[in-house]
Amino acid sequence: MGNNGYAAWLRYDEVTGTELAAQYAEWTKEIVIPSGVPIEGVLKTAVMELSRGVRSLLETAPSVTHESSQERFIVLDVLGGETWVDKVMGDVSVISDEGYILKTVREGEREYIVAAGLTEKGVLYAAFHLLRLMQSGASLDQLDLVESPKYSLRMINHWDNIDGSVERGYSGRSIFYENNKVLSDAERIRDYARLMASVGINGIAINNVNVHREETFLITEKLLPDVARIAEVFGEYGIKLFLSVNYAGTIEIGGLETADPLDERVRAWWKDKAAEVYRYIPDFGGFLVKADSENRPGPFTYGRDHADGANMLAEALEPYGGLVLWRCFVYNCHQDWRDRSTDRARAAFDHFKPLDGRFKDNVILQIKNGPMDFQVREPVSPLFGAMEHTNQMMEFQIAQEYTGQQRDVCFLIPQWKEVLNFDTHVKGAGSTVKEIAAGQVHAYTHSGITAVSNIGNDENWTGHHLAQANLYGYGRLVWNPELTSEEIAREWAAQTFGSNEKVQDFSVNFLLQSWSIYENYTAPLGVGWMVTPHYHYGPDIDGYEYSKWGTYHFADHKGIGVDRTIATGTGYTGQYMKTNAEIYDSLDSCPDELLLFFHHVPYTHQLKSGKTIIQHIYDTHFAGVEQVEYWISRWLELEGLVDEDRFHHVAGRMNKQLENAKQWRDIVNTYFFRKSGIPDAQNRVIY
Ligand code: GCV
Repeated sequence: MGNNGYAAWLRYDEVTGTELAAQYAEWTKEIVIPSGVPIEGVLKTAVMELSRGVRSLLETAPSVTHESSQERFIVLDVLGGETWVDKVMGDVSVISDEGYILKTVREGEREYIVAAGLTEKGVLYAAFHLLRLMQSGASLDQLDLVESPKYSLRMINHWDNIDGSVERGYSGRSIFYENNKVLSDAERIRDYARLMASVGINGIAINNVNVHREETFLITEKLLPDVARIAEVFGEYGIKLFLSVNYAGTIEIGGLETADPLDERVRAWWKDKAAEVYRYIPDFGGFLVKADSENRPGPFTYGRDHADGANMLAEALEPYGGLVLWRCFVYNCHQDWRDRSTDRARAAFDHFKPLDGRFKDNVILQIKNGPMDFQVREPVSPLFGAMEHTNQMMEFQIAQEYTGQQRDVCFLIPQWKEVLNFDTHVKGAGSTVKEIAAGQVHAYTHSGITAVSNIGNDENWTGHHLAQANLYGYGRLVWNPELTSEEIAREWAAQTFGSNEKVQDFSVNFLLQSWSIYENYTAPLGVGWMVTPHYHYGPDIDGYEYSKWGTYHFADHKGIGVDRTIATGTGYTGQYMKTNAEIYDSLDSCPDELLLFFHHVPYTHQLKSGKTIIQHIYDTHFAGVEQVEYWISRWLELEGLVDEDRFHHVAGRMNKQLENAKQWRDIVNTYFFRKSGIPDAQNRVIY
């Protein structure tokens, strides 16, 4: 297996020579599909993937047959029919639609592992699970598990443009497009689909939510045949394709002068469009829409609201079972920085909450995890669960736009887990985001989780080898949010770097600390931003301070932070349910890490940690750099234990991270020393 990172976590390095390998070899001589079950579609993919994995792990090719001839074998089956496996398994009501069962069965002379689901997709996920076990050195002798995904929609959003660029892409160019054309090479797309299916992803939107002129044609006969080719490849892996659409399609390409959602001609155009799309792609997932956001068109132009806009598209997709994923990232991006009354954090709730109950059933509101924009630290958006009668889903960002851009390591699973575990209290204690996004708190008809992709055409997909952990971890987390960050990191490290304990321990421990390290040397205590404008990497403390984007820290010589309280601030805290509103509203109870998001305080204000704000800023920024230095030295100890290619690549990236951390440390510390005039209690170097 090459070491350029292309195989990611599906390396299947040879395991021959060990006792376990002998055990695996026994089990995998034969893959049985009960007679009467046709080996086609996603089931065929499952068989192919399992065979391929076994061939690579054990250097032997399993035979694929309808009748077993061995005493030990693996049987793949779609349950719910009349096969002998159905009879053995009995009641399968514990398995969900896309879930599966893995069970070692002993029956007289013969023993077999049942890898089965109620759907072909379930079988594919079961096959990948078996391979994961073999890659991680687990025994197959006593399997007895039932797996069900927590979320029915487990999606990825690409911000790929048809010219081949990727908005906020940090790992090369698009794998789908170049030069205003869809690429003809299906191999890379198939390899991507494999990676995604192996962690349970079942829906992918393949173009940027900012739909420019050329991408608008993706839903026309000019490009639909090409899109259909991608959909076909995805389909082999049980993944539905979605497209971002231009809300003003009727004007841009439809020959109408309006995109008014209540205009009959506009509605008819979208109905025809939907019919056309489904002619090319029968299992098309639906439309993803960014409307009235960051200068994109939307229903506001016509005096209509977002329910009108979303429902118009939903009506068109409804006959085919298609969905509208309607984004809630709607705010005023032309704010006057002098205006202290407008608060960008309030925007999504203010726009959408009053529309509760007005959206059609096949609309899902797609809400970013925080009220601002994927910062290293933000509170959870108060819109989650605030709409009882409107489907909602979560949007995370795997691409590290504000969290190191895949040059710095920032393992985001712990952050996402905090978000999912946040208790909104919308229906009393226990109304966590995790349950809301699963449609368990309110009875949503559709729900789930999506995230902005971090891949591109770099050999290793994600730029930094270690950034693959976020992609892998995202999939695993949205399958099962109860997995711990450590479990996910360990699984990933074992499959990516092999069984060496030192390497695994490095990967797990560094990954687990990396979010906190990144937070240490960047914007403090939830205040956010302070980044180079537009580019969003590296420090520029006042870069956005006097801009139109609504992202301010309000630092002066006395203090810093945004007053979002009810009594004296923007009132944002009042968007939360009472329990949370009270916690955030009070200086005493507001958690340290979010203090500057909710309050404007003097530099001498004492945190719960016992430190003043200014000393916290100095200490964390010095600590962040030291932590990066420490982890570089730990990585260097792995020379010879990790293949040379990846060893040098990671070392190079970590050195870049160190430069970035130092730049942040020195600029942040100097800025606040000059503003406040308060020296560092430890008298370290500040410029
Ligand atoms: C796709 C942020 C990013 C934009 C992105 C936008 C969005 O503002 O910087 O690049 O646009 O979010 O999520 O729509």
